[in-house]
Amino acid sequence: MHNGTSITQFIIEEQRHMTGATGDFTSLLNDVVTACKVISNLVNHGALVGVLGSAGSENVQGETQKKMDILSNDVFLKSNEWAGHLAAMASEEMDDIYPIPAKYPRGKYLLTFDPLDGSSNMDVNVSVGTIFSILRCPGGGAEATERDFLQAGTQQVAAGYALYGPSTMMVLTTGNGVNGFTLDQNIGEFILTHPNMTIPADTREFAINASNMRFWEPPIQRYVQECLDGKDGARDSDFNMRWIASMVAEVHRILTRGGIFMYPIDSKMKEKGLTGKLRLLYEANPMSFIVEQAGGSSITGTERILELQPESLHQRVPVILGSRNEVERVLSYHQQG
Ligand code: AHM
Ligand code: MG
Repeated sequence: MHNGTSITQFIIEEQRHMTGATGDFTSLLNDVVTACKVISNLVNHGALVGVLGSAGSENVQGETQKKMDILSNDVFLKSNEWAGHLAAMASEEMDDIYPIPAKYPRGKYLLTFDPLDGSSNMDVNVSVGTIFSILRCPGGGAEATERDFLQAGTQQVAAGYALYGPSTMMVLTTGNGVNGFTLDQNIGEFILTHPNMTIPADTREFAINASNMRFWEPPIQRYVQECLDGKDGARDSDFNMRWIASMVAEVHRILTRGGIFMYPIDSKMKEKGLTGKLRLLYEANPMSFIVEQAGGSSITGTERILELQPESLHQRVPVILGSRNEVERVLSYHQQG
């Protein structure tokens, strides 16, 4: 039995410190938590409930959708549409925004999410996750438009992720530090297990898909080469490398023991007219908010991600985040050209 603080209790107690809070936000977060529990249950049962494999369709970005991409997107919509807290939702898996159906009351918040990030890992039974972000809807929210979602990451009210790994965890920030909760499957509650998560400023561990090495720009080439040179090179220190291809698992490792994660822009993307791999609204902004709240940094290479003015719903950006001193080093390599 666990006598710890449940996520519901934690959110309610946090809300008590906010002046003018109505309970709407607490209730919205609870619905998001419920959606993640449902997805966790589906992910855990995997092949037993027939959710592995491709759905045979593509999303707006031309990526093949997995069955679980579509199922978990549906779970998020159904869990969050009815309670009256949201004006609209936007998802990596939907072409357009999803205004709250007319049969339900509309609220003052917007929700963006990647319902199952790293879903290519589902079929091989490696960790996947859900990423979400909550924004205020400009103008109160009666009729939300795509433009309402195009807010800089600094405007986020809350962001979090659920990690479906050996245990299911929820990591959350409301702009007041970062806290981690572990799902106790027996009682169906997330319990506070990782209070005040912080990222060490220094690290000797980096994460990048090195198969793209020949396409990288010179600053990334230089940074990674210096890591690989280890004790014999400019850094005078040996580095370790990881690549899970699941951003949630990658960020969680960094929140736990430090590290730097990079999905930079490269010449192959540029040739295809792409501006990065990861999506600003569903992946880069929420993760950058969490990382900064834990004392880390997050940049595109040259700019702070949270200050970018989004131009479109599905905009992609380069992402370099994690331990502050390493991210700053990568920034300085970009500034030196
Ligand atoms: P997805 O949202 O389609 O799952 O893609 C995002 C994922 C990230 O979780 C991960 O960091 C990256 O794609 C892995 O990319 P790659 O397969 O190029 O290594
Ligand atoms: Mg994703």
